[in-house]
Amino acid sequence: MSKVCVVGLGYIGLPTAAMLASRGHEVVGCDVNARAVEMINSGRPHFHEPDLQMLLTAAVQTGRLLAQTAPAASDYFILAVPTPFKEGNKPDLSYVDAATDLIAPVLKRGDTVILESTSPVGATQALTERLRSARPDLAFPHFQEEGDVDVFVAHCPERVMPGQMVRELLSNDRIIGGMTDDCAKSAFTLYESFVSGRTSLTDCRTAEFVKLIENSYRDVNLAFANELSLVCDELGLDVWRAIDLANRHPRVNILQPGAGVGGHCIAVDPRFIIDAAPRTTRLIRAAREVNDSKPQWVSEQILRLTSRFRDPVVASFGITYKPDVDDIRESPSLKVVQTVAKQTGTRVLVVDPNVHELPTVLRGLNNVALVNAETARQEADIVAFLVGHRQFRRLDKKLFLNKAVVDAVGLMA
Ligand code: SAJ
Repeated sequence: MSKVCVVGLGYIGLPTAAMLASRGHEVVGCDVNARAVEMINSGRPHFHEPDLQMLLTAAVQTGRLLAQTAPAASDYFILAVPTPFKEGNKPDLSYVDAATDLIAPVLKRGDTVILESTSPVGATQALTERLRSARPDLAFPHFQEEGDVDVFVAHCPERVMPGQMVRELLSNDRIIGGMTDDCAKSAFTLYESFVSGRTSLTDCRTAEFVKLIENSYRDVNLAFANELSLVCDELGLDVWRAIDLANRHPRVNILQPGAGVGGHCIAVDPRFIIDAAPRTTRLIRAAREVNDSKPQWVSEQILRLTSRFRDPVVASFGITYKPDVDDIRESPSLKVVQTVAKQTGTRVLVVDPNVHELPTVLRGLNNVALVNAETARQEADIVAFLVGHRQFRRLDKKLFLNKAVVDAVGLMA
């Protein structure tokens, strides 16, 4: 068993740290968020994810996982920090840089550094260069140049789906891209201790690109579904029925349209490819535009209905970025609520079984309130279904027959 330091105890880092601890590794989790560190050490995750509570309780009780705000000397370092984008689709690698600077002083001969954050092509090489400058006393690898090094560096992009992370951490296939073959092999030794899926080894640039194309593939397919929903609206057709029928073809598998594409991955990662090859990426860029414009289109559908009422009340069912999670990052439904509430001053009642307080961006708006489903149904003139949470799928459609409905996710279909 090894000593592992996981830097960044968020949606990816915390389940990974707890999973490694459950496999007998001695894990130190490191995060700048002191409140998260405190919660984790008392066995409570700072966000909801199925099965994580159980995994974390065991990890903390056995003493194999300790969270702290500073890194600790280890054999493996996993960096799982955010990689957002800046103006003009540019990747913002400041969190990766900060994590790299944090671990540099505690690195020693024989260690392996693994970047799990989704990153633009070249990020692992840049990270290695940063370590080389910080620690001239250690030998770091050069891309695809085999030879003796003190510290191995690899990229193993995370692939887990929020809502089923614990299961997917174990069962998903993984890609490990090394600065050199030896780097990939060294990282593999750690992943084979808990991954039951197949792990493929490659170079770090390929691994970076593979992760980006996985999420871009999904973004393009989501854009196709979202575009179909606009076309069906224009033609007066039922998009849910049309997709359902088309999907009965053996080689057609269209995704479901929604209020837009959110989350911290699919709405972000394709931009790293666009930034790297701006003239070539016409399709990926168009998909981003289609998906990015969908919340505005849904907002307009609602706004059009508000003009039918003198003092309308809008109920928004769902505010998270997708069904059955509590994550509101880049949430399209949240954007819809913001737009409707700000543009009209209309009262907006938000219902979300996974959210227990209004997000900061809505707290300043005194026409928005978080209520339960029954209150919203009784008081609303217009009902907008924006997220297909499990609880909403069980709602009796007949209860909404006397409402004006905007159904962005096919709950009433
Ligand atoms: N969505 C739809 N219709 C669908 C499916 C999804 O509108 O039929 C929407 C969701 O509501 C959400 C967005 O798309 O707003 C993205 O959700 P998702 O479930 O497709 O994906 P994420 O962002 O939760 O997780 C993705 C996954 N990537 C792929 O499936 C290729 C996951 O495996 C990655 O680990 C994750 O990104 C990541 O962190 O990169």
